Amino acid sequence: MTNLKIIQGGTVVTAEGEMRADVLIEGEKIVAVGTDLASDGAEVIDATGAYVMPGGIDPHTHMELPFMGTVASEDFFSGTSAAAAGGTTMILDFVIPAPQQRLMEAYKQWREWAAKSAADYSFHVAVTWWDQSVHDDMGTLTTEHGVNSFKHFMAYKNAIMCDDEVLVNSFSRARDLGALATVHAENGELVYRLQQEIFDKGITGPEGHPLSRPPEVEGEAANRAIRIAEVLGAPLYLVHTSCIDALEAVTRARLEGQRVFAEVLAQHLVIDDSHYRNPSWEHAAHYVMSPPFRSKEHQDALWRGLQGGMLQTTATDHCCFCTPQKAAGKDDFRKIPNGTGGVEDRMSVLWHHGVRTGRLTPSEFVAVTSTNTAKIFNIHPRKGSLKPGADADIVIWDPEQTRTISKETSHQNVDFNIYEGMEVTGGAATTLSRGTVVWTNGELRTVKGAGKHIERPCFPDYWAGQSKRNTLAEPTPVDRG
Ligand code: URQ
Ligand code: ZN
Ligand code: ZN
Repeated sequence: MTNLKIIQGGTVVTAEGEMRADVLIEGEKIVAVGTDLASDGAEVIDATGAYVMPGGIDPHTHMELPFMGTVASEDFFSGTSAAAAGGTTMILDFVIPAPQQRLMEAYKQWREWAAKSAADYSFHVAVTWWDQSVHDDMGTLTTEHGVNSFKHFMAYKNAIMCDDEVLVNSFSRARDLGALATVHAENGELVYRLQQEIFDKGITGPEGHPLSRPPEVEGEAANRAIRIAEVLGAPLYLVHTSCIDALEAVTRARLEGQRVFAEVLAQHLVIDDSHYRNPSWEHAAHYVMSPPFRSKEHQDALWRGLQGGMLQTTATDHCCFCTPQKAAGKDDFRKIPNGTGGVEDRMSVLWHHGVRTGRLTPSEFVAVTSTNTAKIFNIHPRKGSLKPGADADIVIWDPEQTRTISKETSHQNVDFNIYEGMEVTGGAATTLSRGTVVWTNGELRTVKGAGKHIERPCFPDYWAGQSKRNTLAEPTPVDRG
């Protein structure tokens, strides 16, 4: 065996449980997990006192996204490097075609941008308009490019917003392809009207942003998307579930047996809406993202949703805009580019506020930061596991590593950190991407272009069938003789 590494002395933690074991790696793959492994000639990586876990998977990022007249400041190399520093070894990013742009053309563009990635990546493709070419390109993307998820923005009117006609057409097509429809659930028409009303009242600062996107606006869209998916028998995934109103819609559907999955952002679990009233315009503007940060009762409910299994995945929606970019909305909050960072801090924030508080066990932490995403998007056990044959995407996790999160020590390419000053315990001591150490002892060793595009196969037929409404028996015509 060549290029052998053995991670020795640690406690292996997977979504299934934890045990004292070593991990043997050959090349890019895990070959064995256990004790007393034959490891002659292997490079030893000491994990004594640490946890050995599947690398984090972030199902929601936007590296170098062109959006609201500018381009997100984090690119695929710096973003995947920052992710590795935080223990995340794969991102799922988004191809977002302009309306009337062929999906295949946009997909090729994003593949070019992502080629610089330092770790593995995959793409959801957004459906932002509809005609026969969109229908056809969705087929090509699933059969030839390993895309098994299609995103729909119900917000962002006059830009990338989908109306119900697009949702119905696209959800149906995704269902028939064995692909997963995902949604950004905010009612874009209501947002547009509330933005106008608030601006006309003379509220032009960032404090206007959350006022134009109250929880009801997210709850309506979440419920509408869920009901459309239910009637069509299409599985559904809600991104960045941020409030009680949306969580209630998800919970009702799941308790009815509908195949609905939901994601929560690490930042929505621990940051509240008080930042929007900060005296500093710049500070407040850095928290402008959609859905907005909410008041504390929503965070408590989201934690309960995560603990109770109604929310299955955690993400960051990493979409960075520096202060000069945010300043585009200096006199009009509607023009502040929406987005915040966090790809480097997700795992530490969730360990500190989740595991150290007793909300999550270490195994549940692995499930919500890695394994559940791998299962939902059909790349498990290659990703999100430590099974022999899996890619050696591994994080050696130091549960006692304490740091204070700061822009100064962050590896993200943005001039602000939404967690600034937050002290967290628990962090990545060493991160491996397909068997190569990319982060250790506080030093990044990422290589531009070392990341691979990961194809995600569609789901078998039975998968969508479970979404059908039980009451929709096969309809038959009345025989009127
Ligand atoms: O809506 C999204 O997910 C993208 C455009 C990032 N921006 C944001 O505010 N969430
Ligand atoms: Zn979104
Ligand atoms: Zn997003």
